[in-house]
Amino acid sequence: MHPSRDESAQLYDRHFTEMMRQTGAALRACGYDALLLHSGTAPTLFQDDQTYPFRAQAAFKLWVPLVDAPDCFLYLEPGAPAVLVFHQPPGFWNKAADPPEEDWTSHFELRLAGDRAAARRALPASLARTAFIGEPFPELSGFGLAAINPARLIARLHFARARKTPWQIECLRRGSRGAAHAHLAAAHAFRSGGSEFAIELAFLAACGLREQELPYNPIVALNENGAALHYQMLARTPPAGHHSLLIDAGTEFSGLATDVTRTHCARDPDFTALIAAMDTLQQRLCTHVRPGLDWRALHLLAHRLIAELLRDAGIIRSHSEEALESGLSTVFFPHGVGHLLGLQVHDVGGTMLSPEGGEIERPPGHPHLRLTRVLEEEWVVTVEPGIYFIDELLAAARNPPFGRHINWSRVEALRRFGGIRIEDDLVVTRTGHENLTRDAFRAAAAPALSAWPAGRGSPEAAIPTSSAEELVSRGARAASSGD
Ligand SMILES: [Mn+2]
Repeated sequence: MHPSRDESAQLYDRHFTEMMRQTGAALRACGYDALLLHSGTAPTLFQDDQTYPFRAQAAFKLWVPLVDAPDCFLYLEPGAPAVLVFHQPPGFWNKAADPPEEDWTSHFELRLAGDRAAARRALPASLARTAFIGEPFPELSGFGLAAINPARLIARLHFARARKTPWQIECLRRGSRGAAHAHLAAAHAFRSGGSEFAIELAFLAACGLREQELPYNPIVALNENGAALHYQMLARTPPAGHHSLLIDAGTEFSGLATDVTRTHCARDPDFTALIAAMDTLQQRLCTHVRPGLDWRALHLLAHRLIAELLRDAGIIRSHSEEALESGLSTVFFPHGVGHLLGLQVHDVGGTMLSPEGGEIERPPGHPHLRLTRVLEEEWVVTVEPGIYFIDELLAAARNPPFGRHINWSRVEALRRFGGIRIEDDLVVTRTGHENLTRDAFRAAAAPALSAWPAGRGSPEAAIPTSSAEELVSRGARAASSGD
């Protein structure tokens, strides 16, 4: 149909067709004929004429890589032309955005609207069999819609979002390259003695994005600040000494989020060795990622391996299984081993049982795990084990039953480093996975300051397996051969 279209446009063509097929099936199952999506608005501050940064909502970004255009509508009816109502407000205070002209626009009838009344007129006269998804706004009650944010339809669409199309995966590949490049720049700013703020500026400059265009506010934590899991302070002055940097920062490409964490050490050989051990552990976890893997098993395996690492490093005195059973490993690793990634950094549907809803329970004692489903081909997940020295959790652990299993002088010596997290983004392939993050770091120029040892990160490399890992592997193989 479009012989001259380049590869990326062809990927988008297939993406559009597949989204229309999926959406059509979901609409039929819920008794609607069409879907109306709104990109969203930038909310106004209280008693002010300023707005918060605009972020396009995910259900809208699923269809079009249009992330900076508030108040746009998509009308999607299987078998009928798709309509994009593009908001172009009149007035001389702002420069109105130009209507998009990229290849993807050929799938839509483009209509311009200066306000919501005009937008309504640009839509079909009757919306009596159309469901709306988006943040409701006052004029919406006059649109004559069948339903606003119907839960059953949203559940079906969320469940399906785990699987990415080849176009989305290509966007993530490109986003990953930007993230790797920006992480190298941030590491350089750390080695140069920069403040948290300066390190973030280096990251932004290198990936060419403003903060509101990132999928989440970066976590840039020097020294003990790495122990705050979602640290957001961005100190403007450098600390007295640079011990460590934990940076969790991702890019967005055409609406798809990457989520990448690296930990660096200034010079301490002990903590450097601990980072290297965590890197090996993370790569070992990655080798298990393939269709059929029960994510809960990977999470529990992460706890066993982390308990082994803590014991080998002289931080705890318990055996691996004992530390997992008692909950001791959660003192040092309190979050989940990873999550679905896509249009949102913590993508939706991670614990859904079926397209109709329902919930796959988290393992008891692990309330923060965001993914409990069994992996399928073309899903995208993060793998992000970590250990932290968190005052609040350590204070509670001084009491029985944990107190005597922790080497407190060792903990005291390591507290100034905050913590370690290593996070990559992986696409599940038919036989295993593609590690978008490691591939991107390898492709980026590898400067001398690189903290990523050459040769690491190859899933094909011979990595010793323990009996616990063997169990996870076998489970995954059995499940994947079952379908
Ligand atoms: Mn993450």
